[in-house]
Amino acid sequence: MIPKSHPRAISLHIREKLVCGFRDGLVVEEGLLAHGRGEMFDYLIGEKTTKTSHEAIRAAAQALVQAKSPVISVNGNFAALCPKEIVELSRITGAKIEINLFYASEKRKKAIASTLKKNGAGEVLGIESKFATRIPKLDSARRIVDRRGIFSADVVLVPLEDGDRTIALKKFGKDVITFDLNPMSRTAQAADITIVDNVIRGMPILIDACKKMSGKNIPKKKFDNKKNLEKSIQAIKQNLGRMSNA
Ligand code: PTJ
Repeated sequence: MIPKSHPRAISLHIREKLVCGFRDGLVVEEGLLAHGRGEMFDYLIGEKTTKTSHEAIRAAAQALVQAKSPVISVNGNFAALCPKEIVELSRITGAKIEINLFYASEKRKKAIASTLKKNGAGEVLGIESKFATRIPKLDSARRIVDRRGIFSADVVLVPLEDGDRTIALKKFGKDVITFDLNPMSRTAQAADITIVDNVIRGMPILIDACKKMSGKNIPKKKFDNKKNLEKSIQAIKQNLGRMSNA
């Protein structure tokens, strides 16, 4: 339906993934709105992986490959946009996959798990109530986590967050990596490593970086998330400046 020649074809195709995810019961209505919020920031960063985001991806890859118990936290939007990439990243880094939803529902968890399994996932955590436990200092449904997963992880990848959980995970001693197109969001500001990029573009780059780093004992470089975020905000400012001078 979307002509290849359409100037916004890529963006429209990404939107279709979300709409299909919604129809298949993976994505919640609010997830469609969250995607629109992301699209707006993607436009502002120039719809490309910036040099600054590449730096964050390198730091994230190193944290993931060097982690003892990494976990990839999956919500509805992430599952609809990147099911294959989630499985691939888990395979390369040994990270567990855990479903953790803000708008929690058993039906949606099952639909997400089934999509991940269709894409090659082995075990998917966050589904069996006998392993459920709580993250302290968090009131949303996201406080319920899997004892074998997020609860005992050292590094957690939490893309497309809504903010409260990143702060709670930090207080609970976890290293948090996130993908967030909005460099000013609470999640972006609270995480240890924020990749200001669309998960659609950033995940394959993150996978590649993990492949290159795995098995190598590369000394850890200090990563300054605040500085990296400032550079992303500067990039937005420059883009706006360029547009307003045109
Ligand atoms: O599936 P659930 O129930 O866990 O719900 C998930 C949503 C996404 C609905 C929930 O976490 C939510 O409401 O999120 P927010 O508060 O809208 O935050 C989502 C953040 O992700 C915003 O800062 C968006 O800019 C950003 N974002 C949206 N789409 C993308 C994105 N970041 C990277 N890649 C995207 N494709």
